[in-house]
Amino acid sequence: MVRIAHISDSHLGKTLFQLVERKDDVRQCLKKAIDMAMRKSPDILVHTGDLFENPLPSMEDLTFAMDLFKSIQDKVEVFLVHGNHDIPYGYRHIQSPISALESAGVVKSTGNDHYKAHKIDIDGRKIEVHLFSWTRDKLFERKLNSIVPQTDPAFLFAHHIPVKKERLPIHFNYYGCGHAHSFWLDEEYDIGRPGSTCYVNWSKEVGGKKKLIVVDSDSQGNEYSTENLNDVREFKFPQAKITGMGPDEANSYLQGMISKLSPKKDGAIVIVRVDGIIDSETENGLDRIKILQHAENQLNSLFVHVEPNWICYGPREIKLKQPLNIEASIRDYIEQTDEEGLDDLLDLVGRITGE
Ligand SMILES: [Mn+2]
Repeated sequence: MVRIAHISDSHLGKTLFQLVERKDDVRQCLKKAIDMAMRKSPDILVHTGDLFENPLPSMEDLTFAMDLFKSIQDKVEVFLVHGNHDIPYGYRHIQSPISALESAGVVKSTGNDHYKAHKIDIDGRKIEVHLFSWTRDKLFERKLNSIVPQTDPAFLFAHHIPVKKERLPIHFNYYGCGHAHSFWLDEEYDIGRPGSTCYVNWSKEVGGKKKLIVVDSDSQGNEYSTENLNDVREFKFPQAKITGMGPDEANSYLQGMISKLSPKKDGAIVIVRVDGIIDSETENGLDRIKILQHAENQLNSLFVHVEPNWICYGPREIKLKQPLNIEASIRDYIEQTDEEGLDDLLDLVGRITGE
């Protein structure tokens, strides 16, 4: 039996809302994922790309990755592929920070090409690990259809698999990929995606899960087990609906909703997604600063964000009872908009019309 631990998309260097605290969070999320993987005593550990957010990572992130993979190199075979974020300027260059890790001998990857097959020995048994770094879909497909592994089991890992699962060759025992940041596993087709090790683009990842995938593979087939990978930072994503509310009602509703959140830890990131249909009076009357201050006082959070997803239907229609009567129309307007200065306006109209 061969045991594989599969993780992906760590995006070292990625921040959210320019919060510097996230840089360390992201490193700790990767460390946590690797610690969790190592507790399963895998034969192979695979990271399917986007290890870095940027092809020119900070020295701190590069050193962190180097030390982390070095610390496990005697215990497990580590394979890495280059994701689209690791590679500079699209497809033509394959030099990336992952090349540095490979040159240092702490991981195995695809060298200076987009594809490489590795043959390794596990408990006296030869197995093949086929790796695809980020490349054009056509190149991937052509290559995929031309390779035939010589061992059973054999495994294929790519940052992205741009081929329908029904059209994948059957001679690989497991297909592992990354790229999208939420967990997905199809046990019938033996294809899995763990999701990212941390929150990278929160709006695309709300509701999805991130996991470690463990595959036990032998000639009988695969057995899968998974473990949740939670971000080291607590995230709260409350959703508010303010359809039809006036400004006061919306403000107190949002504050009330925030008061009811109870983060387990200090320093949470709270993202309040507000939707619904409102008019421009409510939109203009939403006191975001007050809502944010209220949240920060109540929650001891690191950061609170109010995401405006509402639809605004412009100003409310004003009904004029006697459209040809200027004074009556001014009264209707003031009454329906709650604006001030009725006497001044009437006075002004009086002076203009000479009445
Ligand atoms: Mn990614």
